[in-house]
Amino acid sequence: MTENIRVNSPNVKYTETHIEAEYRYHTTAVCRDGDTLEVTPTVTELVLRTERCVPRLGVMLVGWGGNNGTTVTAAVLANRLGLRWRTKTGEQVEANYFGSLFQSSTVCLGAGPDGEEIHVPFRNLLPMVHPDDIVFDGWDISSMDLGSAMERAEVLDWSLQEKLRPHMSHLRPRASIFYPDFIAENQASRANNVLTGTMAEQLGQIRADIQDFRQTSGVDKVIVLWTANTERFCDITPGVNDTAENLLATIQSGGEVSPSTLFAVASILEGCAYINGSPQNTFVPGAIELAVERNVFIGGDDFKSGQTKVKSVLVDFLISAGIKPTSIVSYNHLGNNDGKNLSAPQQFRSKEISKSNVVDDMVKSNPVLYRKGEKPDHCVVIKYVPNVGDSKRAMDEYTSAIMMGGTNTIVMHNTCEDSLLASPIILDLVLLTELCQRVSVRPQGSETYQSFHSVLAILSFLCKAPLIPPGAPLVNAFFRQRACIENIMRACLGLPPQNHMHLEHKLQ
Ligand code: NAI
Ligand code: DG6
Repeated sequence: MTENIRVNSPNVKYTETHIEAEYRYHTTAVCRDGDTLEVTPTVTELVLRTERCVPRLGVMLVGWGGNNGTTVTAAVLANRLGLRWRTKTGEQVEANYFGSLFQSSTVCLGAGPDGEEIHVPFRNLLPMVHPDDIVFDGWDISSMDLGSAMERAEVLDWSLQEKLRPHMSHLRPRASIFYPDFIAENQASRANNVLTGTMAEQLGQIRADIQDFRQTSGVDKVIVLWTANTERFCDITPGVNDTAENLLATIQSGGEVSPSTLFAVASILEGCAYINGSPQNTFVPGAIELAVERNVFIGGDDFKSGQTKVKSVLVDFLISAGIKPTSIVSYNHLGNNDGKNLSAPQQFRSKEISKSNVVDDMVKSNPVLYRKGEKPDHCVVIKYVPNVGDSKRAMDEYTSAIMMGGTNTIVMHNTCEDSLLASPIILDLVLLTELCQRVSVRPQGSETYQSFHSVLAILSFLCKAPLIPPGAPLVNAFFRQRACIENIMRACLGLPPQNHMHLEHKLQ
């Protein structure tokens, strides 16, 4: 389905290079005056400009040889090659991008002549890179080629692996930065592909790798994404990593800098967007300041793939229906290398923090149900059970207070391959980041266009612990996050936000 969309409006101009949309951005200002809330609708006139030319995109994965890294590479190859294979039940399956917001979900454009709603694939709204066209490269502390690493991951059907192996065995991860202190001790045995030298020299090598990939692959643009092991949190220390200058100085002298922060700094210095798919605090204040100074996008943290995604729907449903969750207990066990790494206390703690804060915005939004500072009990448990491999089990119990002292308990059980949930999210993250690099906005009357803030909050939908610019509202609720992406993309086409009013069908 690649139907073209062309907006028929005097406010929208298609030039050879751009789509330019004049847009009236409506917001609502609220002021408290004693017992009264004064509400003022406001309008800002904007011009949104989107470059139409879609670049050849290169994506460099840190942790390329892991379950996510191999699975996303395999999935893109399988789609590009149009592969079909038989599963263990004999069923014929063809490659797809299920689970990708842009490739496999749709948006309602508007109504046709008979009033029926017209839905199009999300990706058709604006010119976007197609995942089939992404060129992958990356690093891993394990030297295993991607064909063998796919076998080690035990995610894909064997017959599909056989078809993919000839296309993957020649792909080898570049040597990476390994500081054993940051990941679990149990990972040391796979670290046979590591850089030596000082921290500054390692940073230089990562920058050289990015340059080399850009030149040899012929891609126009590179985005770097961390899908390597979860690290422990890094200490935030004044003088060490609190400013861009101090962080760069610490890299020169050696000190508390995590591998993921070094990758972020290397990417930013190379002008490449950097996305963190794991929970650790890669983006120390100095790294954020560097990104802002260099006008480079950063995004994260931690892919929102399964249990947390459900939580951001279910708690939103409960609280917005006026039901009061009083306890949320989330238990999961898994047997892949991610689970093995998370069995160490400091790495588990990073994940626990990321998984625990995801209901805060919804709780805070309802002072009818919750007193100031009140929160539901929220417990997160992760256990490593090798036998289940990548097939993660997640069990959740949501207990809520309902009318007149009643109790509502919802229990759910979810089993599925973790990496098959994460892979489409990796694709969405890089595709949306790339699109945002081609969008700029100017207030009407002003001469200058500005880009989005370096901290790319629009990625929140895809992240468990969204990184947002200072002072911006943190949104975890699933449908608000989705509506944000949809409505910004509609704005780029001069279309009003999707309001679901259907007023035309509700009048006499
Ligand atoms: P994995 O353990 O299979 O893969 C991680 C890879 O990173 C391994 O191959 C390892 O050798 C490599 N690695 C470790 N440190 C490295 C470094 N400094 N430089 C380069 N490579 C390094 O884990 P998996 O399942 O692929 O997950 C990757 C990350 O994504 C984990 O942090 C996980 O917590 C996170 N994540 C995964 C989700 C999922 O649904 N699969 C969802 C949310 C986050
Ligand atoms: C166990 O929680 C391992 C983790 O890496 C998760 O699989 C991952 O963070 C996905 O979490 P969730 O909550 O989105 O399913």
